[in-house]
Amino acid sequence: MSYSPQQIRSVALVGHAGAGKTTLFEALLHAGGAIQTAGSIERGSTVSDFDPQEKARGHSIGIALVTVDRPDCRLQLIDTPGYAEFRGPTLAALAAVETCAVVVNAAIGIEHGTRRMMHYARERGLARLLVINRIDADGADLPGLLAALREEFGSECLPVNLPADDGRRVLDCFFHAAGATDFSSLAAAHAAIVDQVVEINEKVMGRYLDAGEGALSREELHDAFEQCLREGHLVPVCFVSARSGAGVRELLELAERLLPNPAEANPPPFLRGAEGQPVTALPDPARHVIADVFKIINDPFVGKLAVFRVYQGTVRRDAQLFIDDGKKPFKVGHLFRIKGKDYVEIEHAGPGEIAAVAKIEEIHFDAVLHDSHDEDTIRLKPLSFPQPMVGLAVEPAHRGQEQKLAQALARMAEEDPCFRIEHHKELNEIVVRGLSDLHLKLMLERLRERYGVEVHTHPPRIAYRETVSATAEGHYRHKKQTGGAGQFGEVFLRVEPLPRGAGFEFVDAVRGGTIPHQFIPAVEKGVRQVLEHGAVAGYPLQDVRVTVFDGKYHPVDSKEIAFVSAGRKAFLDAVAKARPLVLEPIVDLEVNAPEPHVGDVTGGLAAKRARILGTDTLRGGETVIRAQVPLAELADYATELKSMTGGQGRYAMDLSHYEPAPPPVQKQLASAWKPRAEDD
Ligand SMILES: Nc1nc2c(ncn2[C@@H]2O[C@H](COP(=O)(O)OP(=O)(O)O)[C@@H](O)[C@H]2O)c(=O)[nH]1
Ligand SMILES: [Mg+2]
Repeated sequence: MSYSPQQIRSVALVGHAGAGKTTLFEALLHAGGAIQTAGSIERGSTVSDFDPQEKARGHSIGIALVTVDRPDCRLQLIDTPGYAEFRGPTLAALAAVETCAVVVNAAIGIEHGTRRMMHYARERGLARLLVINRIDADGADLPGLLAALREEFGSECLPVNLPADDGRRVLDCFFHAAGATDFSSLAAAHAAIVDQVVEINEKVMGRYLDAGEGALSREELHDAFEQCLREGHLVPVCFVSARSGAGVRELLELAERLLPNPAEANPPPFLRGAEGQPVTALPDPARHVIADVFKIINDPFVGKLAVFRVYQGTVRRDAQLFIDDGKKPFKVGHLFRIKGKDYVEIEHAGPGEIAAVAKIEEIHFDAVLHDSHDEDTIRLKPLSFPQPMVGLAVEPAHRGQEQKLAQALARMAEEDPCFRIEHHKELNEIVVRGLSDLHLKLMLERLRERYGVEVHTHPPRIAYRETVSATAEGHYRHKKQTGGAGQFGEVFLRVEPLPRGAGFEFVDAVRGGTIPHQFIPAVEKGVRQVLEHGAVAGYPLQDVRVTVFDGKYHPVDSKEIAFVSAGRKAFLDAVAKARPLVLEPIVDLEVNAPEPHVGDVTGGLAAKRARILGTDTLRGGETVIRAQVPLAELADYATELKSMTGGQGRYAMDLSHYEPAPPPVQKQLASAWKPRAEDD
């Protein structure tokens, strides 16, 4: 079956955990004929939650995709996890759809996840649909919930259908004006939504006011409806019970008749070139290909899969496509459509369609695939994601698994934009960062179950540095006589402090060949060993100039190794006299918090040796507090900020510079250090 772009609808089911998204996804597949029987969360038999971790926990962790093919329309549905920790893949998937269906649990009402997803969908310019689920539940106050939604998200939230027969079915109120419903009147609901829709277009509005609804053609009404969705002038509300099936078929019909096709949505924000000129992708199958990779899946059987949404042109099997900069083409060997955990091979994917290519290592999340040399630097405007702030240092529990660990973590980071890996070479430490403790816990569980790598964890170490604060000279004479040939080398050098951030300079000022030219690199090598491993507390040394100015050699016994050793020890000797210091990292911190919490936040920061740089008030009553803070003081800041602001604060940080650590910290770090045993 082949569908034109006008026949495609792409919808993401989003909202708070437990709202019933996965159950609704299942019910929609069943009603649309994509599966024979609907599975359930309780039995662990849904199409969406197929992963062993999801089955064990009874909730979604990753996103799931399925296509429902109807006679006149192809519906691409994406189920997403509700928990905030898994928001990375959810927000990434929003790039692939025209409509965000925010599912609300009628038994509970508006939740944090409802608010966040309404916000993100609006920010992305997506059409929004509110789906009130669990209308079968006893004691659900549906009129009250509808009023609360309109209060919170605006009077543009208007029902397109209403429950009837005690929630056993729903009646359309956009196309119909009469019928008996459980609450409100169908006629009033009909009038309200038609009034709202015609209001968007002056011409349509004029004719509606003059001659009434009958004067408007179906097309006119439809076009006005699409414009309303694009401009956020209408948020349709519909009612369902994913469990009983009430309203599910109606939701499918609604998708087919009223939700936007790719040509009716706001255009995706593609940018071209360094200046970021907007590019309009047109859903025309005959044009050049522009597609956006919104998900990477590392499948144990198929390998790396890049899932993309086509915005323009047609991707065909065996075609050549470029990634991002148009330099390296790859061949589309196999093209797949995704069906839950299964992949179905297809020949082509046109505008609006979601498809995947396998085993192309170079493709990354957010890559733009295209087939035109001129569109060399086309990209999607970067999407905003929450910052992963909670960190854990990890090391393999079994020796020899270092490489396996690094590879597995890299794979996992590809799949989740909010899971990051930092390699701290100098600390010989790998730090994983995620959105919460639970997020990291699940990722490490996956690491064990999927990749067979077990890890030990501990809080990440702080990347301190060392430096000197005075000029001093050092000397060492390396002499060894062991039986046959001896070792001899002698070095005099000077260390001087350099400005912060200057790094390292090595100067050869030896005159008269007291150290022959060929041994100077050996001296530098010895000095660099100390730079790497530290001289007072085991951290890398920086911002020093080392000048070698004199030495001695022996025509027979002088060897490279002798000068490496002499260089190292002369340098250690000089550093010890040059008033060494431990430096600590200072970060630029930005905290966003609602106005009433600003005092607590700044007070809390003041107790952390912070320098407050300023505060800015944003629209919407939020304040940004900018400060410079020693990183060591922020070890548990996520938890602290959460409790201080009732979960409404967030922060981001970036390394600013290094400064001397307070004397007690200097002392403690130096006394905790055990220098490595020397080899000579
Ligand atoms: N009574 C009732 N229960 C539902 C309905 N939809 C989902 N549930 C139950 O609510 C729980 C959470 O559902 P799930 O689909 O996993 O929610 P999700 O986190 O939004 O994906 C499960 O136990 C479902 O069986 C519904 O329409 N009515
Ligand atoms: Mg779910």
